[in-house]
Amino acid sequence: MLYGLVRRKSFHNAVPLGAISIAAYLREQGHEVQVVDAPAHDIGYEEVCGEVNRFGPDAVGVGATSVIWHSAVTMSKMLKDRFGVPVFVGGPHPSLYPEHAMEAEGVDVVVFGEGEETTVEFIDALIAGRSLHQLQGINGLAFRTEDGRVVKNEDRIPKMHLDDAPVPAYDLLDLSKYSAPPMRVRQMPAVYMELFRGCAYARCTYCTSGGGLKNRYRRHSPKRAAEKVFEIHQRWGAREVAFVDDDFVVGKEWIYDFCAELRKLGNPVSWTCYVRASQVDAGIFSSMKAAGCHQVLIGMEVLDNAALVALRKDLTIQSCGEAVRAAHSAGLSVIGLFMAGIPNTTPDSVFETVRIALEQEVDVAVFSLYRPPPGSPEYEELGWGPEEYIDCFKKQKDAVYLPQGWTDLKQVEEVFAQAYRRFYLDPGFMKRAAQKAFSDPILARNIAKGAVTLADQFRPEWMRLGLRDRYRPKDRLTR
Ligand code: B12
Ligand code: SF4
Repeated sequence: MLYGLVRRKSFHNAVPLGAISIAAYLREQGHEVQVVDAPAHDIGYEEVCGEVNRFGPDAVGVGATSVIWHSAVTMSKMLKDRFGVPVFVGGPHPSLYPEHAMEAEGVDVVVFGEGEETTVEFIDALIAGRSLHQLQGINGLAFRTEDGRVVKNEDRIPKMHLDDAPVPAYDLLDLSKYSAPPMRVRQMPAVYMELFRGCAYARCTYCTSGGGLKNRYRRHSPKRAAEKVFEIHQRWGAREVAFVDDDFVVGKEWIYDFCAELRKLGNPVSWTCYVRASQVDAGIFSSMKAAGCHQVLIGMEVLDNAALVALRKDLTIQSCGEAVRAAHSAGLSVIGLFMAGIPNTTPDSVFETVRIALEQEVDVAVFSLYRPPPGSPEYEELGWGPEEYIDCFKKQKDAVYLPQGWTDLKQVEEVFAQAYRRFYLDPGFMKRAAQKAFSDPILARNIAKGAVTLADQFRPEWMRLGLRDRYRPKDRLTR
């Protein structure tokens, strides 16, 4: 079996956690698995087919987020045509839109939601002789009946305790090809890792983790979590971990215990994670720092109390400020995550956000443009469906939603670009960054790498387009 995993190349190659989690689980159940990560190897459709041919699988899975759905469809069709084996798809996009995913030519089956148990049941069913049209009763699966009707089985409620899940199959990847975002890495090799499933809060109006991708929240026990971190360090040499979990600190007990377990194991890696400002304090941060954490990412979105209420963030300007101060007092740096063009905000809310973030001395600010998720009132208002949602991610720097009171989408884009400029070209920020870089060579390197990434924000639009078109290879699965 082989995964042709397609995803869009980012400024770094991220470990395809979804595919290697499923691969590890399948392997544990006695199946032979291979993973092909096209973006990491910078290969196109033909080369992926070459890899598939070498392995000679009995079935092929393709993973996809929304932004790369169309490449995933092209890939699936090619694999189906060339090899004639069952082709199944999974990942965030098919999970949000199982029926839409079933419309794609070349796709036999959709695995929606968490994929481990569903994929194993599906493969076992094929081995047991069931046809692709008789997959009733396998929860988390959509398929086509003999007469072409699409059937979406019930949602799957995973039984597996995360402690019992195998460590993802990092060994099926060439770890030298991967990293985490430059500003999150102090040591190499750096990998992504997951310790939780779902988000404990799951209420924010703009986020699919609170809506369509609502996985059942659960987590590893602190001891097993630390052991797994240790294992990826020992077996594969990882020295840095970027935890992908939506909300790493839920309740004090777990985080204190986890940090204590990591310390017992000699702090095998340096690490970073996402936290919610309302869940943290100086004590928690000190414990995390003592266990190897060097940075936290905090989603603050917009520093405007009324807008935060509308987003159901359960945050205020004050709680965000307190979290940033607590992190700094423990010696952690802070990446602030913000958005431009959110409903119930004005351009001034964004500029005020930048001003407050600078005042709070947030170390790195990442801005994104608001994209209404399925189920939100704005998604309904725009009359969107799956294709519009896919499209909105393809236009990275184009605004797609016009909040009331803004003149036009161009204004949203301009405010977004200005937010970056105001933050990074602020003399106080530049002075602080220079001072920190002077005393910390790793940080200096990261700032340089981050600046290259950010350079795009400071380049005129015509130049960005020109460069993109000239250097984008035509048959790559990346863009
Ligand atoms: C780490 C991360 C990144 C990393 C790496 C992404 C990667 N590995 O490709 C980086 C920073 C590069 C990134 C970039 C982007 N990301 Co991102 N990212 C995440 C994050 C935080 C964790 C992903 C992860 O590894 N999870 C752990 C694994 C185990 O879970 P999983 O991938 O969902 O896999 C399970 C199932 O989906 C399924 N499955 C997965 N793959 C497959 C394959 C097969 C064959 C099968 C059968 C099943 C299956 O089974 C898995 C195990 O149960 C998620 C949020 C989240 N908490 O999941 C967002 C998330 C995936 N990202 C998202 C977005 C929007 C983006 C960007 C578009 C952001 C941007 N504007 O640029 C880009 C697009 C990147 C791309 N090429 O697709 C959205 C995707 C929404 C969507 N509809 O597609 C998410 C869900 C965040 C959100 N809540 O909105 N991201
Ligand atoms: S934004 Fe974060 S806290 Fe809010 S629902 Fe999404 S993952 Fe959970």
